[in-house]
Amino acid sequence: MAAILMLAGVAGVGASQSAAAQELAKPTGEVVLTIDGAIANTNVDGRADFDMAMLMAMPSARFRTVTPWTDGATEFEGVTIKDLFAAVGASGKAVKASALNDYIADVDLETAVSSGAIIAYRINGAEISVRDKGPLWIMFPFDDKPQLRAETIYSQSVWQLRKMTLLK
Ligand SMILES: Nc1nc2c(c(=O)[nH]1)N[C@H]1C(S)=C(S)[C@@H](COP(=O)(O)O)O[C@H]1N2
Ligand SMILES: [Mo]
Repeated sequence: MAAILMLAGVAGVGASQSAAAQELAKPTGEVVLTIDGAIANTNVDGRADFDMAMLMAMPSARFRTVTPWTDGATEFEGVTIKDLFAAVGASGKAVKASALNDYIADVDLETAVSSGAIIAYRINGAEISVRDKGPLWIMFPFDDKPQLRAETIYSQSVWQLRKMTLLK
């Protein structure tokens, strides 16, 4: 059941985007995020590279939440994993996320898409320095959905995110 939900969710996302035949722009600044694996839209050598301007040009989402890593209610802003995966035409069933510090986590695709999780690039309106767990941080709306407050989801809240690989 879970696998079917994942496929349905992500295939649907990919299909709506490919109808618009979106070409991915090429990064001109420093590449901060690479998405590879089972994706239809690439911009260099079979992968999708993003600089910060490309991520910020996409529709943004924001929410306020308490987290185990920040003080008090904190506002996170970024691009939803749903929108980002639509943009690259993701069709995988699972995703491996890796960080600048070589931390690697398997992110549950269905939960990431359906919960409204984002790749955050701003905290309380300011860009996130690497020493503050930036520049990109997978963040879940824990306050909106208390069931997300579980160790399995905390472990998927990858800070210093650098790469996501879609697995078939
Ligand atoms: N980049 C990166 N993100 C990470 C981790 C990490 O070591 N590096 N640890 C994960 C795990 S397993 C959990 S439970 C939480 C750990 O947060 P804590 O170290 O503040 O308890 O962040 C997650 N995100
Ligand atoms: Mo953890």
